[in-house]
Amino acid sequence: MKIGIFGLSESGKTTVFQALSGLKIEGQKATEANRAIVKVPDARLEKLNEFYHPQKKVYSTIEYVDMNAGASSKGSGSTLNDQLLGNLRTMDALALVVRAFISMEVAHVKGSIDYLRDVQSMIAELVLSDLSVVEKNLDKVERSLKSEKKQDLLLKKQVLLRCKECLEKEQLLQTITFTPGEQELLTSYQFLTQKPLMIIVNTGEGQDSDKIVKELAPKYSHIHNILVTAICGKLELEIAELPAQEQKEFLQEINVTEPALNRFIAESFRLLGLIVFFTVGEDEVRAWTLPKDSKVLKAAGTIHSDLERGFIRAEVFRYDDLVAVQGAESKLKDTGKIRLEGRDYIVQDGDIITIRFNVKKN
Ligand SMILES: Nc1nc2c(ncn2[C@@H]2O[C@H](COP(=O)(O)OP(=O)(O)OP(=O)(O)O)[C@@H](O)[C@H]2O)c(=O)[nH]1
Ligand SMILES: [Mg+2]
Repeated sequence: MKIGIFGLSESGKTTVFQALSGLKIEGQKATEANRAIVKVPDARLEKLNEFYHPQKKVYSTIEYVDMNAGASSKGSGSTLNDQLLGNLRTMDALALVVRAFISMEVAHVKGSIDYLRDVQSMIAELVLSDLSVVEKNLDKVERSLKSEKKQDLLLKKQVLLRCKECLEKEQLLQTITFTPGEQELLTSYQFLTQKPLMIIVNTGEGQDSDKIVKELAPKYSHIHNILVTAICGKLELEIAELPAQEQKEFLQEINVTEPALNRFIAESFRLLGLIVFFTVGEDEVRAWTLPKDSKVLKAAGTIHSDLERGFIRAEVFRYDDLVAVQGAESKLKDTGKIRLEGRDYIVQDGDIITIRFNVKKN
């Protein structure tokens, strides 16, 4: 899962990225993106580690990509250039950083601080970019239709016209529901306004983050795949850079049980519609991610393609049930809490799964 971070110049993208990843970025190159693979903190994995004492515990991960100063193509830093937009198209989800923090040292590219304006203008750029992709492809389809009236071309034209109408009203494509067949025609265009979007308001110390989120969220959260959140990037970066013990003490002092980053990562998960299932054993306990409502056959394939190919059945029990018996798996057997499931079973968040499989060797 890749999340692309973008926004106006000097809105705090790299600060947020560094806070998230703990990576130190020095002297960035304007054209390069910073990439970090971040472990998803999960208290359940820690608990499983205590129960099984495996040699390894493996977290699930999310990749964050800091798109960097690519925004400043025209020298103004206030528009997104084609290369950046192209990179964003390859991401699974987008994270837009907008500045709310006040600082005399850092000038705002637009001359004043107005995060609502910045959100609107950045989203408008995504809409325009998608519109230009739609128009280009409509031209192509119409040219092809002159030589042959194929059914699938006619359908494509219809769907693209619907996209055009939506984008011309400055609405995001994620507000349209497409049939699976229609969606298939659109997937290769990698539309930006179909991707899950996280709006991250970068607040300064002393600013009321909750108030800002409450102000912005109603404008966007009615759209299914948009999530509004606020983070004090600079403070979070300072916290992330503290040694572990000091970090704990500091958080206790300000009465917080975990860094905002953990919440942020959990929100990324929710936005992406991901769930976690576990595999356990003496060698390793491991957290795996899966899109919500996936079948167990897909879970098997996530672990290894052999497990999918040779799938026989899955043994499944709940994390909560295991905790209730303090990790004594044998007790679950006695009480019938270990279920045998077929390939169509829908995996639930927190399932612990063992795949029984058989692959014929040639
Ligand atoms: N006071 C204050 N300064 C901040 C905050 N967040 C970022 N900054 C400062 O703003 C400047 C720009 O931050 P960056 O994180 O580099 O911003 P960016 O969006 O990555 O910038 P470009 O990559 O150049 O587009 C830096 O000097 C940061 O230290 C904040 O919350 N408060
Ligand atoms: Mg940067």
